[in-house]
Amino acid sequence: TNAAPVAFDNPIIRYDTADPTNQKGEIIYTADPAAMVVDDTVYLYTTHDEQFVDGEGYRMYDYRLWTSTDMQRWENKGTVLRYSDFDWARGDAETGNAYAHHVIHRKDESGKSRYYFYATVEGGQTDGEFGFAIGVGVSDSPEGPFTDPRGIPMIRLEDTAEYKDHSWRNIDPAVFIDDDGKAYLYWGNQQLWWVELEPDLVHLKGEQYTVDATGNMQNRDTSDVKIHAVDTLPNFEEAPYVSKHNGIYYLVYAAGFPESIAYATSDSATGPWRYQGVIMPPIENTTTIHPAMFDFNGNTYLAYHSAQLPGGGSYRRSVCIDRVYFNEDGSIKDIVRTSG
Ligand code: FUB
Repeated sequence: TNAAPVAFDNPIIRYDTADPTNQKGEIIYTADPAAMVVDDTVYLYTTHDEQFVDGEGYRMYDYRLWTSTDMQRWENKGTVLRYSDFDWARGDAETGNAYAHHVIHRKDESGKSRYYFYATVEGGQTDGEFGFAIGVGVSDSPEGPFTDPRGIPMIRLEDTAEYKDHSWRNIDPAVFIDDDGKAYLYWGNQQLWWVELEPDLVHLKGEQYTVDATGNMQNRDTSDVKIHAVDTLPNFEEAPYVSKHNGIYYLVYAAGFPESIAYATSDSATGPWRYQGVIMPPIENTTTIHPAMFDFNGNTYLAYHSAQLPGGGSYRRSVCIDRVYFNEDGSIKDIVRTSG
């Protein structure tokens, strides 16, 4: 087997081609990486920016899958989910609005693998108003097809009516399954939200908790949520991602705007979180950065996005990976971007 790479030819995803060296073909813009490791394979699920012409705003219709067994060659598995796979999604040909996602694997009681695709798409409100929601699709293959077992979003804007002023509050789901089997869903924009999931992984179990960037609720009505802010998450913007390394829980997230990657640590998946600082400053040419931290073959990696392909920008981004190195106390050394 090859040694783990320490430098990367970023962006690692460049072309929408079957060539696993990904060095030729038609340029593809990808963003919002979410990594799932099963056995000897890394499954990297990305969003897909289709903003090919000059203009503002996202055009995002489908989710892509790329797999690797050595972190160097990425096999293109194509589209595995579309926003339109959710009956309630309201995106259209103009925008799509298939925002960031997370995919996890778990075996059921009979030992059969199941894959859960949590996605942010627009729609799902009974009043038909604009607002992002989080849905889930389930499959027995990492490549899909994923089907929505509920036919309704897990979380939609109108569930907390007083937040209607912020139509993209419910974005960027990330699920973490703890060692005791309990699963938690984290998400949010400008505030981190989290809730425990039922063992079926498609229903919410308990109350929803939130902590915002300043540790308080900014004068909003808090009657139906619990504040779990013992410490603060400075500049929390979006894209939470929880993982565990050497017994420590890590929450990496996009901070500020343009976004940096910051992180906090905890002794538990439910916090309280201790802010630890910024590990990657904003990247030229893109306002968003969307981190995902994961282990593979004994090493830790950080996936994120830049915008450094030809024609790149805030709405034409590209997925990158670099190594993560820890200090002895568990803190993360500043990430060294090895290219692109
Ligand atoms: O890609 C659309 C949105 O931009 C994601 O949901 C956010 O995390 C940001 O990357």
